[in-house]
Amino acid sequence: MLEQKITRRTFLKGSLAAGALATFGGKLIPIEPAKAAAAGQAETRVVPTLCEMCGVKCGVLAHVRDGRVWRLTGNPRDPQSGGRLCARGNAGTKTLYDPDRLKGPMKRVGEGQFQPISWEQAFQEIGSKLKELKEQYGPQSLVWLAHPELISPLEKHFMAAFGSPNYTGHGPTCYSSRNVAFEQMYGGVPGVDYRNVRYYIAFGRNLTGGIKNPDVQKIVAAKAEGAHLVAVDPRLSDFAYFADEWLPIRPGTDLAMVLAMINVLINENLYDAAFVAAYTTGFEELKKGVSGYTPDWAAGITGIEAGTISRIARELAAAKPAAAVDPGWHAVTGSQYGNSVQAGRAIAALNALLGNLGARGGLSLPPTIKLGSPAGIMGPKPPAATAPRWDGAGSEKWPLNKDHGMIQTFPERVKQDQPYPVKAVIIQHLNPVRSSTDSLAFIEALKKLDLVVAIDIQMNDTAYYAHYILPEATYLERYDPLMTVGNKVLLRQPAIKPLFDNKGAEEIIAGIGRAAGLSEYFNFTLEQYNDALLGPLGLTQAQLALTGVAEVEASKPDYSKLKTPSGKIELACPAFVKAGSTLTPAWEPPLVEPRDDSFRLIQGHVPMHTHTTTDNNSYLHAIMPENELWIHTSRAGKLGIKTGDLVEVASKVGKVRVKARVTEAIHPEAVFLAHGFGCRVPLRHLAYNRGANGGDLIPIMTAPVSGAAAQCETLVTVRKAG
Ligand SMILES: Nc1nc2c(c(=O)[nH]1)N[C@H]1C(S)=C(S)[C@@H](COP(=O)(O)OP(=O)(O)OC[C@H]3O[C@@H](n4cnc5c(=O)[nH]c(N)nc54)[C@H](O)[C@@H]3O)O[C@H]1N2
Ligand SMILES: Nc1nc2c(c(=O)[nH]1)N[C@H]1C(S)=C(S)[C@@H](COP(=O)(O)OP(=O)(O)OC[C@H]3O[C@@H](n4cnc5c(=O)[nH]c(N)nc54)[C@H](O)[C@@H]3O)O[C@H]1N2
Ligand code: SF4
Ligand SMILES: [Mo]
Repeated sequence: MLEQKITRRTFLKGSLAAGALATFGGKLIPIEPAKAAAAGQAETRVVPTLCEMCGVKCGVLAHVRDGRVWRLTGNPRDPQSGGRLCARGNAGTKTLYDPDRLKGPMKRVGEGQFQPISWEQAFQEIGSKLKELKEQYGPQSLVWLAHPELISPLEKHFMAAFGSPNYTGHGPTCYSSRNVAFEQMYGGVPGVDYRNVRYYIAFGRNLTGGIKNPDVQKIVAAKAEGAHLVAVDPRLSDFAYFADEWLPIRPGTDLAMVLAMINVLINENLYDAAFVAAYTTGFEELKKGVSGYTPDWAAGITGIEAGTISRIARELAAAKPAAAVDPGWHAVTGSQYGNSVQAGRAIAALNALLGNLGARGGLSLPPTIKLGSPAGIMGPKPPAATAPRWDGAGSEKWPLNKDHGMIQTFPERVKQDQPYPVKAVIIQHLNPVRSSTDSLAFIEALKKLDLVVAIDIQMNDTAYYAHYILPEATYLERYDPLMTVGNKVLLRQPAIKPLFDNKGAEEIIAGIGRAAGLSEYFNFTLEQYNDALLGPLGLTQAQLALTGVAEVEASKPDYSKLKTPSGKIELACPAFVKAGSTLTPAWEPPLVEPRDDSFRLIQGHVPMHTHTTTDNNSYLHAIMPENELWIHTSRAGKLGIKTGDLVEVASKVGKVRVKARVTEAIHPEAVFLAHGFGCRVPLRHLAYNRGANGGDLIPIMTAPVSGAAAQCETLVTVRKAG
């Protein structure tokens, strides 16, 4: 594919070959890439691949001329982009051609000083250090930190082969409380049928700010057809601005509003009794549990009028089952508050009362595609790790946090050598110095380690403290393990060869693995791996590469047999009692309360940037070069702060300086800082020292039950900088 010049003729040839395959396999309907893009431009190759400007991975067409990707467009046949990319997806070429990109492996030779080395030297030195540490401290002394992406099964394979149980994702800083709530009650995390929803409420789900391109397109279409959208957010977020109603709730109190809505639905007999009887357990316990949570009670906590809470509950019920309360992602139910699991549970229960699971315009669980197993090509089955996890996830204390881990506790555990010494870390596609909490503590932990390896596409604030920086090829230069969405399988493939001395992550992982004495586990190629997955579908990677997307058979979820102990939605859920919580969702106040002289720091994402990944992308930097601290007019007035003033924001763990934006559009108790700025690495020339990093202010905290990081439980003071 890489070398092949695709003209309209080769496209057709490709689709014919794939068409023949569909006849043999009987199930496959491969999809051609957009003919229009190729037609009439014989000199242009159009490569169907997957965007990685964020984790959604929309289908993209890379237009290549003279060996250069000159344009990216949405793949019209892709189930996610439907032919359209968001601002970040469109700006992808500026990440590929960023002059500050990592151009080859590097070894640290001093504070902020790196020397280019060969891949072979890097692998050998890292491999022998790992062997030495394993010998002395055991395999559990290695932790792998990652933003789990398509490559993560191979990262986990490496850790299993090495003998360490310590693969840890970013979940606690993102979604883990929501997942714990829905996994226990629904057996999985459902999505919303945004296209067909008629009445939709987002408790802090900033749908048009924390973007998932396909969902944005669907909710925009639903609104155009008259769907009613309610945004509950202490701030006039991007979605609040777009929605029909904005309810500026007191931060950290959404749980009270949701409990009161459940109370209204039950007391006024507005719930779907037939659905509740057939598909749920524990209704009577739920009814009893919420009896005291009246709209009047919730009004006192949330600042939202009782009449509004009742009205919204009634309107929601009137639209059922095409009515949905968003399960959320990062904020209210995700990882922001001590009561996020309870909020997730309450939202799960509220949806169940609407009888919307599996209904048009309601919630749904994803279908399943039967992929093949690559186990046969991946070497012997490694013995199970003998040590417990470094962070205690899955232990008696954290029984419901099996896979999510507790990345925010890394600095404390490393410092105290608890539960055992951690000596080495490999960090892939993650920038915890800016995306976890208490940045300075994280830096201290990295400095204490014997070996820090960063696998990234660009220098970041974490890699800056690594002993070795290994540059992965960008998404436009590499293959990845394939992806499934609904009833489609999708392939990332290179549009061009790596511009510099970069490698795909699978080669990097295998290189380290072989040098660490694990050769028998790394005798396969990524193509063989993908072929093994695709086997039962009658497809190969080479065939999928022709179109990038194929439609296959997928089995629909069986809503009468959910993956919960009872097979039903567990409105009363004993698993939470075992984890030290309540049987049914119950009120818990947030962990901290701001006083007259302090604020709650709230956080969120902006449409034109992805986390800390895009601040050096010249297109996106031009749209938004830095963040500002949103502060309410009344509070700013008392502090003598005007828009544009430089202010100092201080918490118990750190201080930042940033420009103020004085506005009515935020709750007076909170200040807001968009995530993704405050880079302290001079090697990123556009991003360096622009705006502030919220992670510098957030103390290390751990929410009950889920073990999430509770990032919005941060109190700060604000003053005009002298
Ligand atoms: N453009 C863009 N899109 C992205 C991302 C990105 O970085 N950039 N990241 C992706 C990822 S990984 C994620 S997790 C999602 C995140 O998407 P969302 O979960 O929608 O989260 P955030 O953008 O973090 O927005 C959080 C919102 O919660 C509000 N909030 C804070 N406290 C409270 C509260 O107590 N109550 C209520 N009701 N609201 C509150 C904030 O004001 C903010 O508007 O976005 C994804 N999409
Ligand atoms: N203060 C604060 N902290 C937050 C948030 C917040 O709103 N405020 N949001 C939280 C949320 S929801 C999330 S999901 C996390 C995200 O946090 P992280 O998972 O750490 O994500 P990023 O900050 O984008 O860092 C990802 C790193 O991956 C690199 N990268 C990008 N593409 C590739 C690639 O193809 N290969 C490799 N190897 N590397 C790549 C980028 O260069 C970057 O250095 O942050 C969380 N932390
Ligand atoms: S949502 Fe935007 S950045 Fe994310 S994969 Fe899709 S187009 Fe790319
Ligand atoms: Mo996230």
